[in-house]
Amino acid sequence: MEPALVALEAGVLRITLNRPDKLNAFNPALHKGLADAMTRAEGEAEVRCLLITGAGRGFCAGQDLGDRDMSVPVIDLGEGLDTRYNPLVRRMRALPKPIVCAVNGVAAGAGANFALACDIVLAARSASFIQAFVKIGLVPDCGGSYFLPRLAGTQRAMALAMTGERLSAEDAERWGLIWKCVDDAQLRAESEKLALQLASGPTRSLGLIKQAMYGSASNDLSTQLDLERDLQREVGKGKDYREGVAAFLEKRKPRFTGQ
Ligand code: LHQ
Repeated sequence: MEPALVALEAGVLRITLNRPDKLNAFNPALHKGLADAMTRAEGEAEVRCLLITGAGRGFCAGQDLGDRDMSVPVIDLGEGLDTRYNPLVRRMRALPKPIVCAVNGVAAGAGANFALACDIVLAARSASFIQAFVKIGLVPDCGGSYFLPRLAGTQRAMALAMTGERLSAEDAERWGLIWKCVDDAQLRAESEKLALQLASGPTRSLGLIKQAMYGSASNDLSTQLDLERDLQREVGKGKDYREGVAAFLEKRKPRFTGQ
């Protein structure tokens, strides 16, 4: 069984985490599948949006806890982060294309933070988010200590990390961790609709929107204004801007090519 199902259709690269009996926990094969999918997304112009979800009843339960060699005298968890998780998160954030995540069930540990690394997150009402690390004596990784305080504030981030309490999808929406919580039966249709909309959008513009939004976390206002100017200058030279304005003036829908 392929640990990550990957299929391109109508500009959307659909990635399904596919280890349902382990709630799609990360193992080296799943990491390899995701790394290969990222390489496709980076290299193929036909890919204009990514849509990530999980097979079965869970989204992702984080690191596969049965997969680690606990018999060694000194365990080095930093190595796995350096070689697998951190490059994945860096590539997701740097990808100049939107990544939609459809959280179909529980997202725990690195699985929760992998979801938060995506650009727009939808979740089924029955889904939940758990900073499970503390329950096994670890600290949040996969970007959690960066994303959570910025999305939810330090107090909520701290309590989630220290208690490992389960956060419902509804609260995750209320707290600003995710874009929308939708009824379970609607998750597939809603996330498909969003991904298709983005895949027919002005891809260059969407990529630069990511750069602007993520850049703002570490920039002051003056630096951010300069960044906006630079990005606007760049995107203004593209065909999609001309098409967008022409479509507006001609009172028709724009046909963006992503250039
Ligand atoms: C699992 C897992 C799992 C293996 C469920 N592994 N089998 C860590 C270390 C190294 C380097 C880098 O980073 C990290 C980061 C991390 O991600 S640490 C956090 C790791 N994840 C967890 O601690 C979560 C562990 N899982 C759970 O707490 C529960 O399974 C949750 C709350 C996610 C779901 O609970 P339930 O809905 O009650 O499902 P379940 O516990 O019955 O799980 C279903 C099956 O999936 C079960 O297998 P079985 O053969 O008994 O049916 C679990 O053993 C398996 N599974 N998570 N992470």
